[in-house]
Amino acid sequence: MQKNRIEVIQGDITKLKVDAIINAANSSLMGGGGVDGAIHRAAGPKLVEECKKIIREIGSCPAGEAVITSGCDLVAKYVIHTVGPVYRSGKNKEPELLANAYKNSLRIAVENNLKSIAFPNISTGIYGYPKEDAAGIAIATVKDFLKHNDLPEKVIFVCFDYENYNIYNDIFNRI
Ligand code: AR6
Repeated sequence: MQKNRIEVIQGDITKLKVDAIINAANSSLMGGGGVDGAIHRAAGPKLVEECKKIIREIGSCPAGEAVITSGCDLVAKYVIHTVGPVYRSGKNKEPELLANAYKNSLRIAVENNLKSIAFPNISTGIYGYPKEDAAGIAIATVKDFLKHNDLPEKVIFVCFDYENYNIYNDIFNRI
């Protein structure tokens, strides 16, 4: 049942027509490289203005937390910005923080009545999280959340690189 609500694709998350795409941001929410840079470029300068307003209110967005803005010039209606952990040894609560990044993004999707959302492979680029481990946490966390919630109806894992795409498909086929 939950599995029918999950899809794995390869592609560019900025092109997706979903209610919200999730951004793998940093605590400043001011943009950066990787998927964060791609989302800010595609969304246009209004996105950073919305992020600045949030930062004025909350100070910073710690690892594991998430906030929502509009999608600005994107085809997606909203962007949920979450911050994954920087991977060090794996003994600094990285698995818990990564799971929280997924859970808090999902919670915000429910609070905003969003039906379709798309995740990138959070923390597996610049933040250096081992891809297999990160994919296992991402899939298990989303599957468990969907078991207990009717929304979002659809969750898409968008893999940019084929290494992640193959890893996700292998895990997905086993569950
Ligand atoms: N669509 C989907 N996925 C993408 C795209 C795209 N257009 N571009 C890259 N990816 P990363 P992190 C994948 O480094 O590890 C930023 O500077 C990429 O292949 O974007 O969480 C932030 O500001 C990888 O699998 O995010 C933070 O400082 C995945 O997105 C820091 O990077 C995540 O890689 C966050 O690092």
